[in-house]
Amino acid sequence: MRIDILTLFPEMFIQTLGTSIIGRAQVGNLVEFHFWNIRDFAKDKHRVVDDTPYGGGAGMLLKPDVVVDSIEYVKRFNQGPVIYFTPQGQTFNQQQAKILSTEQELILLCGHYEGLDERVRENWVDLELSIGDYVLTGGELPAMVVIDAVVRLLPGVLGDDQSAKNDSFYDGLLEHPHYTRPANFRGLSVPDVLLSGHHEQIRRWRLKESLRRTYYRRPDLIKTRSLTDEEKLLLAEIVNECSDERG
Ligand code: 4FL
Repeated sequence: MRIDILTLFPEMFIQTLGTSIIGRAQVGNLVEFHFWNIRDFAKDKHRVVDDTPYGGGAGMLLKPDVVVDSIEYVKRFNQGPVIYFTPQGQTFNQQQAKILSTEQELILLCGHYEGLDERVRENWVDLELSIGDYVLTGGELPAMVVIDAVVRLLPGVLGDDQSAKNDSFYDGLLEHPHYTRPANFRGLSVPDVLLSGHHEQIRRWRLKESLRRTYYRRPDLIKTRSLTDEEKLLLAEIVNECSDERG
């Protein structure tokens, strides 16, 4: 996958994307990043990239001529969709990450100031994404969040045992609790079933605890997900159990 990133702060990305799994994906040529400083497309000797809004008021906007020149320049090398990060966009989620991971190329546009001239948004942006209902200082962190979520889904990026397929084993549910050695840590024990070696009982326990977590913490996820007969049975047990056991 080729990802071109248009930003006023390319230096923000280098450390983050060079580290750990995404860094390894770059070294293994599974993904390549190309950074473009929007300021390099400024027209004047002071390299101004922003201007005041028509109609008055606080805040600055990115100048449309500068941003569009930067987009058009990058489109010579990258024919993928132009994605702009804004709290007004569709909320990014795992489903969106899976869809984007099937693209060969992406162009990510990171805004600053109050945002983008509406004409740029309407005519040069293909997709607007939000990573949640809060205001940041710019689109760089959202871009890195989306890159991380998308690149880890590319074939070969994760090892076999951390494979993204494991994410979808209990797709749409929260993770069950995890434990590692020692079995007794400061007097705190590990659930017996996990030490039992009974693979079927362990599978069932994990599924049930995933359902319990999801039921108490994210009931919205249970409502939108269809349940298997086994899951319905386990959920009925959970609802019957006293709620001081909630995960
Ligand atoms: C973008 C916040 C996407 C959440 C300020 C500029 C933002 C954001 N998701 N805040 N861009």
